[in-house]
Amino acid sequence: MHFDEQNPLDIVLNDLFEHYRQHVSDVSKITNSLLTQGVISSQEDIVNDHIAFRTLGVSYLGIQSFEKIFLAYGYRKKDYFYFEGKKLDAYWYAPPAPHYPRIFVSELRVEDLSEQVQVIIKKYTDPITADPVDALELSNGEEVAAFLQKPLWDLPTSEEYQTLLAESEYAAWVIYNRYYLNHYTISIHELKDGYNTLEEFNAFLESIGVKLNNSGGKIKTSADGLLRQSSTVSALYDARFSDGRTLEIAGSYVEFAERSPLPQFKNMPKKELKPEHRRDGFETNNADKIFESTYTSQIKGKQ
Ligand code: OOG
Ligand code: NI
Repeated sequence: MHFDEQNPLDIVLNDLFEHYRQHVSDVSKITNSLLTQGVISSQEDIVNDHIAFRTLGVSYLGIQSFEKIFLAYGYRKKDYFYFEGKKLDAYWYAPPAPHYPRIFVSELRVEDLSEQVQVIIKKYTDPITADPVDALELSNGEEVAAFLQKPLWDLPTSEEYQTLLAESEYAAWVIYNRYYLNHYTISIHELKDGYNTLEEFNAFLESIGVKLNNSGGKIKTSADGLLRQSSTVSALYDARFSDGRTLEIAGSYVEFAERSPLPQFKNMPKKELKPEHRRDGFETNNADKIFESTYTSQIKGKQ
């Protein structure tokens, strides 16, 4: 992606990606293998389909706060998604220009969780008595980038973390990882022949030792068959808690999306196909399984 250092959105996206790349070893592992195999000639050749964030549905936070940043940069709010079992709401946002990624933002329905878990979450979020995004100068990309890496609440104890984890893996993830980039997504259909179907790409990933999320099968397919997605499982990293204990917890992951041409464009020659000719948006049943890329059951499970 072309990077304009004057543009706040470019600054924010670039900073998010740099932190993510430093923490998620599969990002460079995949890029370097694609370079070695001659599939791409730099990271910029990878088209980023979308990025994702997780938030807590409590006063002054959640989607209504977080989205203000990207709405200010010209993103447009699109479809709503509800995940009953996981107790989540989500929206996706369309980018201001086609070379920017879509954004998927989810939110934990905190009020739907047990009293015990709500007490823990609110212990950390109650000190927040105003929307922190309202205090930002959104035209200042460096300020927003710093905000997205900065803790909004104190570190929990390891025991509190484990209580959250037992009831909601999502709650545990977001209490520790906050607004870190949850994943970026390689557009598979943009790659060269031999790598541009998910079957071929997943075979490549497994050949370099990348472990895939197999919840609902390794390839998740939308009802119309036109959006297919796979993802890695997050690596564990050592996280220190406020009681001084260290636990191995889930970080972020990498996703892969293959968007097929819409029925009316299915006979269009491949070199003429533009992003607007392909399936857009997201799919609840795919997303439901992709969330599990940070779940202990996927990280520790067999392939
Ligand atoms: C987001 C999971 C959903 C997609 O592309 O449907 C998703 C998350 O894990 O926070 O990324
Ligand atoms: Ni995704």
